[in-house]
Amino acid sequence: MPKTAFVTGITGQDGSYLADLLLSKDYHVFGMVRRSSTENFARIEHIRDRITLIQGDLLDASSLIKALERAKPDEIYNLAAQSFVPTSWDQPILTGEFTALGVTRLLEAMRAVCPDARFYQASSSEMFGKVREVPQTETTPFHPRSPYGVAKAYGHYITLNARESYDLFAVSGILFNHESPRRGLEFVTRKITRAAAAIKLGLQDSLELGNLDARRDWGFAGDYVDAMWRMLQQDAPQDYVIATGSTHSVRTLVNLAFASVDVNPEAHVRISAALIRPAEVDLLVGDPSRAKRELAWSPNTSFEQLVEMMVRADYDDLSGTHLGATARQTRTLKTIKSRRNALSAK
Ligand code: NAP
Ligand code: G4F
Repeated sequence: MPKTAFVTGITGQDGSYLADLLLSKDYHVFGMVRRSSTENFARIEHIRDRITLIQGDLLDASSLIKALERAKPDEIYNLAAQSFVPTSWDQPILTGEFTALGVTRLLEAMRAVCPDARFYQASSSEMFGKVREVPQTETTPFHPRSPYGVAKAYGHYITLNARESYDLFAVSGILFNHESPRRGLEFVTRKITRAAAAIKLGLQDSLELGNLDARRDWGFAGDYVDAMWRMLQQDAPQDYVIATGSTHSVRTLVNLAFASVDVNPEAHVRISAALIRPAEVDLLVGDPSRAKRELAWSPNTSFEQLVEMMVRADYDDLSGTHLGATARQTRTLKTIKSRRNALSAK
């Protein structure tokens, strides 16, 4: 009998990779999407006819109850969140509503509608913040450094509390940074790989960045969604750190990405004080030993392979080799502008 999964955040990077994985395992996939005046389905366009989308919002508890009543899931993956750290200083209350209280709303809906389902919460290495030990493990204390990190710590503990209070199968994956060609353009990896490709193609001249000394444990999103699924297949609920165990600076990432297209970064990269954060997470590196031991999970993609994959995808997208969604939008806008100019010249 095929299983049914309910995924919040299905339009995001991880949601789209997780949906790909679940479909490959013959799941019936329900994805929750927010109502928007323009559709935002680029990352799930290729599987649009194989999944069922239900409108709902983490802010609206009644929509979560109705969505779960309709989907009747065996597994719930809560990937939806306000996930961009700098925005969390500008919109701390909204971030708390989505990223923290949204978890409680979904857990309460699960308790009311399908208490026997299994629940995955997308916890984050941002909770470690000003790190208390290196590398970070499942038992390292939290010291978050942004409203986002604080909200994630709430989501983490409310999930643990639901497990301990109501005996729910509710677990958190503490995932370190994971990236892909589907990563949002504002995150540092994608900002850099896209700029390297655009500069190589003569479409952009410079790249403004913030703190080049920050270090992250970067992995590939496609590998990490497999760990989420494995966590829900265990006999007993348990939280896991998911990481590569290696750390690199933003500066190293810049050098690698630019070298892959044979461009000198020093001629193009500028530091902007506006991109320095009010409080920084200087160093993240995770210890995935528990996941290796108990989930038989390990990352398949190296940092070098990841950067190469992302630069290549951005280069192909921008050069039109495999015309991607972002390039198509840019070209459509250019066509509209040139038609408008031609009309006003008449
Ligand atoms: P993402 O690309 O930013 O996707 C976020 C998703 O959440 C989008 O589908 C978005 O929908 C949805 N969403 C936001 N607010 C919502 C709301 N109020 N109601 C319903 N849906 C809402 O994030 P990601 O990189 O895939 O990350 C997935 C999850 O893992 C997030 O919770 C993130 O915080 C967490 N995480 C990510 C990483 C990482 O390195 N990627 C590491 C650790 C933890 P729209 O398309 O409508 O905006
Ligand atoms: O790519 P980032 O914006 O990711 P960050 O803040 O580590 O958060 C991501 O990973 C978390 C897991 O640890 C997730 F929970 C979260 O949802 C998100 O996916 O920034 C990485 C580093 C930071 O130290 C930042 O200061 O890059 C530095 N950085 C330097 N210049 C920059 C820039 N970050 C961005 N976004 N843009 C810059 O121009």
